[in-house]
Amino acid sequence: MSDQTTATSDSETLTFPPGFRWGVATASYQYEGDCENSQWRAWEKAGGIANGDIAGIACDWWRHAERDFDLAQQLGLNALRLSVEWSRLEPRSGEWDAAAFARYREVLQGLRARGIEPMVTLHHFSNPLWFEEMGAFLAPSALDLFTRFVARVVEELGDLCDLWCTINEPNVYSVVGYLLGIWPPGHKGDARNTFRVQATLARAHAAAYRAIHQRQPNARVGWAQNFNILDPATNSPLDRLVAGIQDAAYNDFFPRAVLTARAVFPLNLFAGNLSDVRGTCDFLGINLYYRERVAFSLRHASQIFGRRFVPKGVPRGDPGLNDFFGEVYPDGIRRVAERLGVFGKPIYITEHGVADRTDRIRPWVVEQGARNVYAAIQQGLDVRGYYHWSLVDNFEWAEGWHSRFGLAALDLTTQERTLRPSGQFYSAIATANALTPDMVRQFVVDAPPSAR
Ligand code: IFM
Repeated sequence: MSDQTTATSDSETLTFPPGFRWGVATASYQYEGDCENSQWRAWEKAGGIANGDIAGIACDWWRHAERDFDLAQQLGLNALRLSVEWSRLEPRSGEWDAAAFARYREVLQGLRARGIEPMVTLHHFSNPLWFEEMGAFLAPSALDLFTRFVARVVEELGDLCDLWCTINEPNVYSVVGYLLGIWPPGHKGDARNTFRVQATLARAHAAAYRAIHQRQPNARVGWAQNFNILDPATNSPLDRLVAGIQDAAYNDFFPRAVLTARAVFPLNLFAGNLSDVRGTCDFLGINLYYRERVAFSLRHASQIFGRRFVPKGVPRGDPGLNDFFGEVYPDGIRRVAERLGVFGKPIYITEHGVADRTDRIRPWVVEQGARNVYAAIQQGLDVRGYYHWSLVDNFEWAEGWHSRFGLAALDLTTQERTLRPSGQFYSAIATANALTPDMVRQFVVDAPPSAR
């Protein structure tokens, strides 16, 4: 049996604070289509995606995002997280695309006209090719170039958005691209550069924070941190030690840099001076999907002597996904929110969801997500919003179109959307600003047996 708990009682109606944000999270490369100048497009052409998939026109947002904004409005959502595509806005270094800025103005106006508040992410894994070719965040001029881009975006779009997410999942970007090597730039086992990239991203975040506030003093600026709950396999001191070290390296580097301007050993050897990073956030974004267990193992020196695994019988997404799609673990939302309470800042759950083509466990994930958010709020934590990943099936990076995260299914041939039951359920919660026992009875028919 899983030890996942229901954070609240099943027979109670959970009513959320007035104005709570119910949203969905999206990203440019995964939704817009035809991002020809991104390093991900080059990675696709080089055969880097499962089954040779390509993003293609993706969810066709560059032409028709408004179709999905209508859907979000019909679902009763009042928030949507999207990213702007650097490779479109600055296709060559220092050259800005006026038509692309105009399209993003239309997109943001379209959201506002529907009563949906945008949260704009400035970097969501995708780089312009010219930036990638110069070494991306390892290039000496990376900070200046990223800050120049951010400043330009705020000058062009700042009247339509004041809620900014600087960087999406800096730990995922650096680990998957520089340690696992399955995302661009495809470095394998490059621990030194993994941490250097993450440290540069921390400085890039801080520089972006300042550039935004200079232009928009009332802006709310944060970043979205991916948290992978890493619990020790047993209570033994060695399992706890290696789980703690892996947690510090993966989950904690960025938050600690923002809170204290320090990195723990051995990350401090690569991180350089972090003094500018301290205090640079107005909110914290939590992206939470999975849990893994960590056991001490002499055979896993490259993973700091910690062997990670997912126990049998716990809730999982679709079969056949890469190993880092771990135990689906909504309780992590409350645990991470508690952990970040020390910042005293507003919290947004900037992503939570599951790859589940048949909607087998997504209703349960939606339910448990809401319960955990509610429990965190009841504990006095300032959780202001929840953005489900994602509105419709989207291009899932190295997994391509195999994994399906949408509240609505996407037919790639016709671009037709079909709302899944979990989408109806999420809509009921957002519309009522509450989770009721009736909704649970109606929609959560097939909770994973191991989780009840
Ligand atoms: O699709 C991704 C997203 O780009 C970043 N966070 C995790 C999602 C699901 O894997």
